[in-house]
Amino acid sequence: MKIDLRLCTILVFLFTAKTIPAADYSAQPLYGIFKSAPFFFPAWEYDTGGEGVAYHDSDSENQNTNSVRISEGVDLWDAPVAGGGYRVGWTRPGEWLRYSFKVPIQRNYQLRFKISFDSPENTSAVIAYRFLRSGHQGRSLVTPTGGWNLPENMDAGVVNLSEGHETLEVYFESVTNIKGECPDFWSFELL
Ligand SMILES: [Ca+2]
Ligand SMILES: [Ca+2]
Repeated sequence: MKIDLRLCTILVFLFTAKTIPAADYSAQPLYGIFKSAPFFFPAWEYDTGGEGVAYHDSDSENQNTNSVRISEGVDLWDAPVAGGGYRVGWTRPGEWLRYSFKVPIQRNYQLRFKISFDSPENTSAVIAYRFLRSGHQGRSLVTPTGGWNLPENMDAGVVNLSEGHETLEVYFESVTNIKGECPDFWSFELL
């Protein structure tokens, strides 16, 4: 199935004083393998290390009906487009995920998220990111994509990363719909 990859309309703000949980981070990537940028990174392949280290989920229950990472609180859902696999769903404000990888050479990298967001109230959400080592951070305003199964790419910013290991933290900051449902997170890329 060919996927509509048009970019979401977003606004990228200068990061303000919003606090993202800090950590002296020592977790490992899934399977112990550091992907090397540039790459495509499925959202469900967040780091190992568990609640409070590799992720924070608002409850320990796993909504996943599949068989992957079922002992963890992150809520996974089938991803019927974009090559299959799983997305992170049931996201709530305050939840976050971390992804460790390798930067082979220092240069500017485009950070791109793939998200879907269905909001009959036509509201919006804010997703923030932070690179734990370099400190680069930003926030994006996300508008509805037309459905939970209609993901779109969203350019979140350009960051200059230096050679070595780095960790990206993705933070679901806020949403304005009454149910508190943040966007589904499918994947990200560093290009
Ligand atoms: Ca959960
Ligand atoms: Ca959740």
